Amino acid sequence: MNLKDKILAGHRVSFDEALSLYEMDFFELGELADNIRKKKHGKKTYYNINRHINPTNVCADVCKFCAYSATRKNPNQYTMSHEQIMEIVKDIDSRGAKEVHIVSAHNPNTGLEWYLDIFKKIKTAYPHLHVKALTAAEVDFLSREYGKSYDEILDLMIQNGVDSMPGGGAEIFDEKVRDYICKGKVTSDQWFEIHKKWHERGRKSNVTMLFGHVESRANRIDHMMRIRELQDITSGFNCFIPLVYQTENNYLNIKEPITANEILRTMAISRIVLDNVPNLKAYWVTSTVNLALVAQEFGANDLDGTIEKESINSAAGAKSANGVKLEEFRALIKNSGFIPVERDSLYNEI
Ligand code: V47
Repeated sequence: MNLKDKILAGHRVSFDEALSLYEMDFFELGELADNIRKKKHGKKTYYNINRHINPTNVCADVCKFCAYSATRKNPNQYTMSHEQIMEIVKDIDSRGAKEVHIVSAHNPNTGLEWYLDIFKKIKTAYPHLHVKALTAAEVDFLSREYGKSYDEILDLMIQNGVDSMPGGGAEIFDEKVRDYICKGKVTSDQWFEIHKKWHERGRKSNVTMLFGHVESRANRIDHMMRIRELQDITSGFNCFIPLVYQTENNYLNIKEPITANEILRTMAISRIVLDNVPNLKAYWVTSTVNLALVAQEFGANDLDGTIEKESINSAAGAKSANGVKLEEFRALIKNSGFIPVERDSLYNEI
């Protein structure tokens, strides 16, 4: 059976086969991914009404790709008070948000309680809001900083009201590339260990991949293969999110941004390789809204949400600082031939 027929028949692809898909005709590859998308989700494109909050940019780590953390390139340090965060949550709740997505830098000055108490405060005041918070990189940082095991931190998260974990901190799992772009932060094995433990607690999480910098196509396929392997064991990942590297204000110094063609190919290949991950998110923040809409025809079935405010990717050049209006978002999905469907954070339709 040739590779195309194998994929159409729903068989799993190997590493070498996945890599060879980069050489396939662009539209043929898109059609293969679209075929899988249609079988899983038809013409539906999911979104949710969410708000990102990034409470502090003071960071003990030094990732070369990051423009968000306070460094020489970004001298404006900030740390929000819980009162400030609760003001934001009050406002978004009054306007119908269903999820709050909280991700911080690794701030060694706040104490563990500052990180955890905010979840309890949100959950107590707004029990209906889904709290998606703390990447595996933050879990690892808190564990090291406060001498607690991963199990202890994960249990504290649950006790304090965290519902699910975002997919950040995955970057690229290949150890050599990881060492170059973010030495000293959570290792790939630790990242998977944390998510495995989280899944074993009956909880869901997402998984990202930062691409379009120094990594090779083989590194991307390796990244996907490692995800597929854990997902076979836990089924805990809701969604795969390829994050397009933003070039501004950071120390990686990549002159040539990745092309739209390469982004869409990578999306399509991830839809084919990750046969056990239900959703593929075209994160418009890093891909631009226009390309995210096209990605719907290359396997993507989720466009994240309205976001409202976002600080990590916009610091590096993404045009996402102020989110997108709900009605406009729905119209864009409709006008591109898909059906906008609001979902909750666990992918139940609303
Ligand atoms: O882990 C940092 C990335 C991530 C840059 O789980 C950059 O639903 C591009 O993980 N260019 C945080 N990306 C964001 C994240 C996320 C976003 C949306 C949804 C979900 C989810 C998770 O942002 C970091 C890092 O990989 N990032 N710098 C940059 N220059």
